[in-house]
Amino acid sequence: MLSKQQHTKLIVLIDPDKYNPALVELANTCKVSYIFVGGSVLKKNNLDKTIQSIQSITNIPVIIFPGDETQISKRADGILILSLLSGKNLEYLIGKHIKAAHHIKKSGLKTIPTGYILIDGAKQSTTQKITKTKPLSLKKEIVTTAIAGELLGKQLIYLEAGSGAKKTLNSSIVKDVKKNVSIPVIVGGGIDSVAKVKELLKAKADYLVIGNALERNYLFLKELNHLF
Ligand code: 1GP
Repeated sequence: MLSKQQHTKLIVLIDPDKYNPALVELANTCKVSYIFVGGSVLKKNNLDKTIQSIQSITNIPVIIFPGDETQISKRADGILILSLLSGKNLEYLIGKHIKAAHHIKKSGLKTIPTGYILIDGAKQSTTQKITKTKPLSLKKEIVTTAIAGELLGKQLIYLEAGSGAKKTLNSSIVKDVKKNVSIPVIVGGGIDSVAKVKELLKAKADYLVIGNALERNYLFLKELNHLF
């Protein structure tokens, strides 16, 4: 699950509050490797129902990308256990994990320890606000943080420009992270055009995650299909 890839694969992110079943139907006919489900704040408390609905439409594996420690559903195929390595907020390095530990263990979910690195996306992201941390912007610092993540035993590095970022990850940063770690690298935040996808594909990340752009226009997925 979420392994290293020869060619970059696509992940669709669904926020349960903005769930559109038509996107999942379309994903069935497109090259989508995983569906991530989660959101920074879930107002409708409908994670479980959303996953159930997605699974009634598709066999694409569903992974929880939790916005907080309450976003757990045993229906999913796995859950990212996120450690916010770019910030120094203990709650997001270990605090939330302790709160959720029993629940996750009991759920029997497959857990994927993930080094989550917030990078400056030219706009204050919700994650920044909620976690009260600053994103990284220096390449050297980002690469070193990713290496530290691997040394800590993370199975995945997630380079996050923030949901709806104005500026996506710089492909030269992604390339350097890829060169320096041997675990899979996921890139997300603000990817909303074919040009941005093409630019990021040059960096050979293992996965690109797209959320907002598909919420706004799910048919964008069709435009991307030939690129993956
Ligand atoms: C956000 O990386 C994801 O956590 C996806 O970002 O919604 O901007 O595509 P977008």
